[in-house]
Amino acid sequence: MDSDLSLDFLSVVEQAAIACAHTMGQGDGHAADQTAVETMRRCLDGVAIDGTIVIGEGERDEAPMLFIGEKVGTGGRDQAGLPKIDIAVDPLEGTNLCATGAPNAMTVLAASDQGGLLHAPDLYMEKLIVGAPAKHAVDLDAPVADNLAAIARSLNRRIEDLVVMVLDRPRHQTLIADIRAAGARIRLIPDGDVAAGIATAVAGSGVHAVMGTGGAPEGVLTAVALRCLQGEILARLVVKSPEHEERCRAMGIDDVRRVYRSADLASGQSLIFAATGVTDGALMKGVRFFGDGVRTHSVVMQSKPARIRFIDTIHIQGERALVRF
Ligand code: VTB
Repeated sequence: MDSDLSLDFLSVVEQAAIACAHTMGQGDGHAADQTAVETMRRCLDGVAIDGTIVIGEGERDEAPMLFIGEKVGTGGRDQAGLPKIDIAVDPLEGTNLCATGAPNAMTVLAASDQGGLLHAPDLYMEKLIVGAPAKHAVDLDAPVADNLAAIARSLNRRIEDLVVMVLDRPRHQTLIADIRAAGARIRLIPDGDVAAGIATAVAGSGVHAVMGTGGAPEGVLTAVALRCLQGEILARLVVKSPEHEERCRAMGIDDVRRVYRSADLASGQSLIFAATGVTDGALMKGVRFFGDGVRTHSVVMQSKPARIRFIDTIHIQGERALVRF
């Protein structure tokens, strides 16, 4: 995949973020998401790819746009010779965060050469996410205290110095108790484990691990970012019923108990991850409107060559826009 596509994908996530940022704090997550989806869909159609959505808003019959299998890009209009690209989107990661104006809502798109992203069903996924230093030291099935000790060792600090991000859900009661008992610090988050996962792989973010159960599609998106950042996600689908198993098989997954690593969830040779902050977050500022213009803050990562770019864009929309540092 041509890494020049990074800039096209950047524009897609920027435009989606600007569109849904207008809805921030309106209390309507559905409307916020809808706006992001429509904008992303429209912008993707201008990108010169023969793209296929592999992770999106749902199955064809439940999502009118950005559904799994949908063709996107100018290749959808039968242009020959365009690169075949698989696309995973979370048009608005953290709809409730946007609806309430809470931190860490963002628009997200990940892309790979064809076949390079796991077609994850919309189930839960157990996750253990760490940055590069701890990537070979942790084990999804090890006791929480052992993993924390291993992470602390690899970061050359004490367990008491670590910060673990956990989605604030009743299902995490035991996990939270175990982390507390081991002595680590916790940041409970209302939503958004993609942003949290990325933060673990960025030194200085103040986040050393993410533990717990979140969405499987979000796990694949996180894996793309972690491939670029050299971090690691260990993950396993939460399959609790024959119906869940059936959904896995329909997506081509036979071993439903498999423990995945980043390179299994995002196996592509060439990967791109793009996200724009909608509300202020750990790594990106949210969208700011200033009358004749808009300012967005994004991250664009690519695996080949490995490049991480933080991009601060001023979108001038009028003749009197005042550009400042
Ligand atoms: C998870 C998490 C996401 O929503 O999917 C969560 O991965 C939904 O969890 O980052 P619940 O079903 O427990 O509410 C997010 O937090 C936001 O999309």
